Amino acid sequence: MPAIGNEIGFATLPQHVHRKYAKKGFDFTIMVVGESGLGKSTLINCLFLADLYKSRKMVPVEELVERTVFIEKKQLDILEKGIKLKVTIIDTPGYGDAINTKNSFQLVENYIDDQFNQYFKDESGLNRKNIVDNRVHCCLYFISPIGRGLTQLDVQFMKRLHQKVNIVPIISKADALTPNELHLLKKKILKELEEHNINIFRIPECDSDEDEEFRRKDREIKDSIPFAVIGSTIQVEVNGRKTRGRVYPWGVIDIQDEQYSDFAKLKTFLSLHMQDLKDATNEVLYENYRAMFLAKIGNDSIRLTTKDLSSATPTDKLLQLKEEEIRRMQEQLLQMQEALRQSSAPVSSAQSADELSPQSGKDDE
Ligand SMILES: Nc1nc2c(ncn2[C@@H]2O[C@H](COP(=O)(O)OP(=O)(O)OP(=O)(O)O)[C@@H](O)[C@H]2O)c(=O)[nH]1
Ligand SMILES: [Mg+2]
Repeated sequence: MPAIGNEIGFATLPQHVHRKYAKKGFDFTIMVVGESGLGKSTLINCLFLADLYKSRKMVPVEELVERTVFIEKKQLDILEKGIKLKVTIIDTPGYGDAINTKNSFQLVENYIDDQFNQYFKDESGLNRKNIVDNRVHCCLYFISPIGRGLTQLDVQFMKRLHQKVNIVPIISKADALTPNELHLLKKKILKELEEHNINIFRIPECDSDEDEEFRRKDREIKDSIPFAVIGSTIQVEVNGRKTRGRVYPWGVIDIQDEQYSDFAKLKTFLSLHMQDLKDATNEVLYENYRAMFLAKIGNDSIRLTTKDLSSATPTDKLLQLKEEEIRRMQEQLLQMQEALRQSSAPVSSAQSADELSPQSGKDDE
């Protein structure tokens, strides 16, 4: 049984996955989103944050995880079996009432866009080798166990964000349902996601050289989605072992017990597929964003060129012409950078990951 909370289980990974990250180190950004009170902060606390709360001495349990009121960003450095893992955790306020729903949507979307923007600027700048990748690689989206599938809010939100971030659906508070109810709810959610054309993160097929154990684990994980988890901020003792758990009048549940909770599977999913989540962010979601951004710049400049200048004052005319010139120059610069990017791509992909310096390979990972 590993130490609780601050370990995500690299030690249990197959050797080849472990080796891949051993030299380079690894950074990863994860976000939690969903209605207020569904247990987002609690789950984050279970996955990563136990020791971030150490400084809060003798706080009552209920204060360990308070209601989130704004976007909270925390960074955690984990050293596990020789691998340096830097996790950035983005905890968002849940949408609890109709008034703040729109604000919460906007807040989260703006955050994701801002990270894309920053990355785009950095990529277009001179210091391309040292870009820090703060893009959100994974969004755990929380769904209520007591509804009858997805709410309108869930659908609206996921539709708005599925092309910007990898969505991983989570049914929270799985202790509220029987195994059969959970099974039916999972099926219903998957059906509804399909009906609404919402793209959730798809785990790629295993490589042909993966061993049987890896394939089995991967299959199990795929079949568990949406992950139905139980979270807790308290430690309990189960069969003489200390673990995180929930205490009920009829007994105690260990949140890692796979009979009741997919928490352990979620952890394995994260450790096995962090790189896939990063790849999908870089190669699909960010590329979409970039293409749209470049198209927008192009359209703006056409609109400006065709604008009627006859009614403008001389100063306005001069200003508009100058703006047009600046835009044209920006466009040229972007085209040059794009050409440079394409011409350098085969060289960087030919380099092995180990040859790259820890900061240089952000967009090649
Ligand atoms: N029964 C049950 N309760 C849970 C579980 N996880 C969290 N809770 C409880 O649910 C309440 C809300 O949890 P939070 O983690 O604060 O919820 P949140 O989604 O972060 O809420 P906001 O910050 O308001 O968006 C707390 O009282 C938790 O103890 C669970 O798996 N089962
Ligand atoms: Mg919270």
